[in-house]
Amino acid sequence: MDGIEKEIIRSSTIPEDPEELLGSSRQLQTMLMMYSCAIREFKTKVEVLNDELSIRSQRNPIEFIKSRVKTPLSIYNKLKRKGFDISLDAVRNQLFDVAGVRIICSFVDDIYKIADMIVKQDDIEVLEVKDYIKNPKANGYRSLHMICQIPVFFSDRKELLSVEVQIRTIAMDFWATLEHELRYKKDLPLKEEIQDELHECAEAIAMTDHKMMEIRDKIEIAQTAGNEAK
Ligand code: 0O2
Repeated sequence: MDGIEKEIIRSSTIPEDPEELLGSSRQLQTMLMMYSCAIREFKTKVEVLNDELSIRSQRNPIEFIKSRVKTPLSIYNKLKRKGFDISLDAVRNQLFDVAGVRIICSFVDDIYKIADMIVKQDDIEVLEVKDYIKNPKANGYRSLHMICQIPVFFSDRKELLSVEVQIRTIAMDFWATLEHELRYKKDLPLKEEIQDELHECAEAIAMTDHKMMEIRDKIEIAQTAGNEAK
């Protein structure tokens, strides 16, 4: 064990050089491993819900699921930005998005069905919900965010770990992904004209999402009528 590693383990403090974080801190590595297990547990639960709902409604409410564990550099930057201690305790107690799961649904009402089912799981505690669909952000961003706490069982202990869950439609994800890319690539404050254009796109996408639900309902009604006529 080299000097830096001993120091990190002794003080439980992330070193100033973020590049060294993962390689030098076994405790940080362990913590990130635990968050990646939390993601796996959470994804399995959501996949089970998707399978159950798909039998009931004859279609998959979830298109796909993405997940990520925050990188040490991103953890470090967020701790700095928020003015928290640069320590593993602060990662654990102050950051709730080290583990992130993004659930991409077909339709807007699927988002709420999945969210309701998550809330009803008795081993998941929902710590916070932010509904950016009912209350979109000023730039037009839409998504349902939940901070969930999930138990993960290791060989000698149970850990309660938080997972940030973002649930959105394919259309909302399309907008958020491109907006994220454009915003970060430019790394500049966006001009008002560009902000307005992005906002317009978000509104058009929201209208399309609702139109697609209406079309789905019409098709389902027509199918039911067709089946009854047989
Ligand atoms: P990344 O790279 O996706 O992880 P906080 O989490 O405390 O910093 P806040 O505002 O309390 O910030 O959290 P909020 O609003 O729940 O948003 C957290 C995450 O939602 C972001 O994570 C993004 O993934 C997504 N998000 C929020 N607002 C926007 C937006 O306007 N556009 C896009 N494209 N995504 C958004 P990170 O850490 O910023 O990024």
